[in-house]
Amino acid sequence: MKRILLALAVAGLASLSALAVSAQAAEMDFSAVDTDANGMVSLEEAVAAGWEWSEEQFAEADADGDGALNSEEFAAATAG
Ligand SMILES: [Ca+2]
Ligand SMILES: [Ca+2]
Repeated sequence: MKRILLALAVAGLASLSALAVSAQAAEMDFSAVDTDANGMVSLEEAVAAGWEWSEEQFAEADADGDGALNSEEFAAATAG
């Protein structure tokens, strides 16, 4: 019984933090985050815009691995 409750608590926390990240990201608009308007969002720009992303999270969103998010990667990262 305790074990089930613990599993539920852990699952609840995980979904809460996922919701927090997507709610935070949903408020972001690509052109607003891309402060130097070079068409790419760097980790620095993302952090400046209030994203609490680690380098690992950013690297995961950076699908083509060029070190910045283009609009497609940004949309994928901020979708749901
Ligand atoms: Ca930029
Ligand atoms: Ca990229």
